[in-house]
Amino acid sequence: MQKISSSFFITRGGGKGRNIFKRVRFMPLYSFPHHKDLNYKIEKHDRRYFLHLDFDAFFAQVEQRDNPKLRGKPVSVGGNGGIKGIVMTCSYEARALGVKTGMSVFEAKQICPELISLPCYGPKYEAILLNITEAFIKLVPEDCIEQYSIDECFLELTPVVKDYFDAIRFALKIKKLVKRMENLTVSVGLSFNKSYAKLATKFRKPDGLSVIREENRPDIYMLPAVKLWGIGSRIEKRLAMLGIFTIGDLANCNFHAVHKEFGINGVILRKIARGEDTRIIATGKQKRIEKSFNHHHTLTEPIYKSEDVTDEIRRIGEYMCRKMRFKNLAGKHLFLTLRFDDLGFISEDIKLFSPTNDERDIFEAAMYLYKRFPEPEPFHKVRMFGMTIFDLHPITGYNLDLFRKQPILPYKELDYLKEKYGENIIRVGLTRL
Ligand code: TTP
Ligand code: MG
Ligand code: MG
Repeated sequence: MQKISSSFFITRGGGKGRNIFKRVRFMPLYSFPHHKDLNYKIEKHDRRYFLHLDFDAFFAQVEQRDNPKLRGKPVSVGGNGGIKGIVMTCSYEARALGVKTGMSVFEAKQICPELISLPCYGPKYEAILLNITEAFIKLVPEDCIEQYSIDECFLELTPVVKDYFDAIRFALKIKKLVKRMENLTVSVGLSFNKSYAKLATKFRKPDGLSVIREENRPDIYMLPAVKLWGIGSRIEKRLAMLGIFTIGDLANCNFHAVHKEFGINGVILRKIARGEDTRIIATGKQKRIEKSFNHHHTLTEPIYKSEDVTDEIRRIGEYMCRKMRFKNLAGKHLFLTLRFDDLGFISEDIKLFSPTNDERDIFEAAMYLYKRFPEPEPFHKVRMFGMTIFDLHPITGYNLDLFRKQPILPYKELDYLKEKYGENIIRVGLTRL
């Protein structure tokens, strides 16, 4: 089973014992299908069954579940609980009143003054899908389960069902299981390939179940192309220039035209539109190894004091290391970038002696780089911190530095605690350099 933590959360203080979590990533790294993922060996006439599952108004639904007073009310999650920040998601009640994901909380409150805005509590949401995918192992083989994002997963049902009726029964069973385990509703889509299953999920929300069969192709072909997985508004515009507006237009378009415009990606999109997405469930084995990790963080208030800057560098290093550890990788080449409030930015890099995912090494290296930068001052404050780690190596046993002087820390346990109780529950003590 592929498990991803699509979203790591960094705490952003919050004061008075509250943790405000800033979500740093919410889409998997490879959201666009890679041509190598398409399995050309699978014959078109081999019918397969895929189920896609997506929680309804996920973060908001979890908050409503945990606090009965919020049920039936317009609730949004994201921001600091006040008017600052962005709406990450909102309950269906809030959607009916015009609130949308991506709006500022301030704007949302103007549209809907009764909106209850809550801060995001990342680790709680993250644990939910991990819990239920664990339970799915009893129902389908482990390599038929793929967690796709924080609230979505795919199940391949081919080995456990014999026809669509069977598959629908199975889907209902899954919905019930999720309700019983987590007391949350999901919408599911069932189809003969992954893209169509994901498309189907959106047809009926919340608490829906939708099926796309081979014979439904003509209806699917009438839908706008942008509904298809992998097509966003930018690709939509480029398709429109080629006269392609619907999924059908894309499916029947000239192969060379899309190839000329988008290269191999155009060919993939056309195949997906035609319902010829032959991707299989991505398990750990098929997953390509990431070449680099990067994270940038822009502050709302620029800073200049040495201890604040150091702390920010440390936090970003902690996050990068946790991410590397989660993927069982260690990196050797580090870039540190700072952007100042005059919008000028500066970047330096360093190659480390051996691959590491220990935050003490990364912090030390980052501080070494930081010392080469002009020192921030009250009239030259830092607005953005960025870190990129290249040259990633899979960890196979102890290929990390055996001659390290520092003791090896129980990072597995530390990461577990952080995931369960939040980033601030425990931090490695670092020497300020
Ligand atoms: P989605 O599944 O896209 O949205 P949703 O579950 O809130 O609503 P829907 O019923 O339409 O599926 O995203 C899952 C969670 O990811 C969502 O609850 C909040 C978070 N998220 C962000 O943090 N930023 C975003 O831009 C989006 C789209 C989601
Ligand atoms: Mg959702
Ligand atoms: Mg989703």
